[in-house]
Amino acid sequence: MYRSRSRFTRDRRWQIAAVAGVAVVVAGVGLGVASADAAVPTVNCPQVKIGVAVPAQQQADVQRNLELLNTQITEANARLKSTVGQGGPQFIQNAILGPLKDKRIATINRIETAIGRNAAKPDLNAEGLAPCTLNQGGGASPQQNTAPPATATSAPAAAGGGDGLPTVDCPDVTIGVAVPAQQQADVQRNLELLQTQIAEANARIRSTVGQGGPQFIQNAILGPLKDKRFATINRIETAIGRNAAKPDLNAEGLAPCTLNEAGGATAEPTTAAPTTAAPTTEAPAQPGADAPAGSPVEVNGQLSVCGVQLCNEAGTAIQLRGMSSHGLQFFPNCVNAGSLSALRNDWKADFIRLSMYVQEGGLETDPTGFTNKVNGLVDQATELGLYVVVDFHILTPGDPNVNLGLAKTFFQNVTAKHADNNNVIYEIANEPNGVSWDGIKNYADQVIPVIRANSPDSVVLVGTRGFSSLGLTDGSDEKEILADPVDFKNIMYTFHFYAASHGADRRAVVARAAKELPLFVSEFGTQTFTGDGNNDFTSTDAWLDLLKANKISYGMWSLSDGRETNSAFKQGTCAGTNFNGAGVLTESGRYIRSRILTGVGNPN
Ligand code: IDC
Repeated sequence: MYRSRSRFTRDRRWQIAAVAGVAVVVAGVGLGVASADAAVPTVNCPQVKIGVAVPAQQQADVQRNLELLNTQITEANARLKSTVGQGGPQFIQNAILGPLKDKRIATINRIETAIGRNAAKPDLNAEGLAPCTLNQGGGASPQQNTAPPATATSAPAAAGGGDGLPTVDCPDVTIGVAVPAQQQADVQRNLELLQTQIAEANARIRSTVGQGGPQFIQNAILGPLKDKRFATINRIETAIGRNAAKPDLNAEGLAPCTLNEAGGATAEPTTAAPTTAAPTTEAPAQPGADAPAGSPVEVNGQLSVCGVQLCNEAGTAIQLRGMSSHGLQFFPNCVNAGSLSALRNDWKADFIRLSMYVQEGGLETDPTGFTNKVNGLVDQATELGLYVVVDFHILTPGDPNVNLGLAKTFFQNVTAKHADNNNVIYEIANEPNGVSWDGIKNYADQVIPVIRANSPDSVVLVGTRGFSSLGLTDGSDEKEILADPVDFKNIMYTFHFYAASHGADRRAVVARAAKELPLFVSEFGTQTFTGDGNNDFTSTDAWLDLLKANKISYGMWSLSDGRETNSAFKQGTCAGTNFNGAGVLTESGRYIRSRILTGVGNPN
């Protein structure tokens, strides 16, 4: 977050400089000619940081690609200049920023591949770092740092002379960022722990010689070692993140160790004291306490379930109002720093629900890529001080048990990354359907412990039978849940409605159920359950009034710019950079922005 704040300050300075420049020129040569140049925007691209040591053999290649990132920036700026006035409103996005992003992805990927030839292939977050924004006011673009990256020292030769037993060979965890003074001790402890883990694994190899089948070492030693390393590296990231920008140390890539079949001394990981960042004047922060002043997370802190209500850290019952994304795979450009900032600052929303479809081209097609995407978006929302609902969006098939394995891995990864966050809510199954409450509960009983292992205090949302209708769609109701509730703390049950399909009879059940069960409306629509057709704002008003009276949180489907009436943004909005104001919104978008802003009544 500090990084983005300073970027903002820098942008403002460029703008002011550019405006001042115009004023001088206007005074000197009169209106017209010179002002055009001052108004030409420039690109603003995030820094690509290589947080790992680069093997000597790959230094030149990596260096070349870093320099290429600057060439691409220069070329884009030249094109912005030479095409002033060309094309429609989307011209810059389609003809300049889009291709620039593609080039940057390819370049960053080449850097990863190069390093991966002689070391563990790092994840440099190409997806997150490729997109550039526009400095509307012009000015110099921030340049990519091309200082030669740190060289990897070659691993010490295996000492040999041992007992001939295999030893583990783990990649070095390099902390490429400065560690805040307050976190030095914690980071150091964790670095040492990495060594202890290796020593323990080697000891276990020695003490178990001859045990188990061919997979014994993998299953009983290397597997658990990987999990431990993953958690330790994550703890280092989290520690640094408490007082500085949270780094990505590539836990996924650096956790796995291989086997030195020939044995010998294991390459010792670096435990040299990490470099210290200039001390900040801020007191050591609580996790999440660095949320921007006045933001929902800064104001409310860690949530919990108190009776049937959602409570803030002070124990006061609150209602969160927000938006659900559409499928992240369907509208990849609609949830980003710009739209989240509009949600937070222009709509005064409290949360974003990240709808991670499992099927239909979602998570199952690229678990690593989509998990990284979700993790990145959680970080962006966190920087803004928004709460985030991480929605495991099952729909077809409707039995969540079908996706149990994927769910466990997904939540393990996301909670590991955000173990110390106080702003993440986990929704374990969007809309179970064609499955009994028993089946849903069975799934919940297996997934919730995975979440709680890393994130013991998080609020967890459990989908209900019949497309999260509390069972109503299947002719049942809330009583089946009351008879057999999910037996964990801080659980809420989801209820979804689509206002043009679901009316007074369902509202009566929700009013009744709300007295006995903690409910969370993680998704609703102003139209029919198809997500399309005319909006029914009269019914929606009645629903939202009921939710307000009972302090039930809600998120509207959806933060997208498609053709369906559920899309809050007008078509084409997500290709651009402006998400603020009513002008970019559809009828349902204007309605919900107004309801979120005021908590009450009527569109516009
Ligand atoms: C709809 C989308 C639509 C998509 C369909 C299937 O609006 O574009 O083709 O899903 O993926 C839900 C679901 C939600 C639905 C939404 C509207 O949670 O995924 O989105 N809806 O039909 N439950 C009730 C309605």
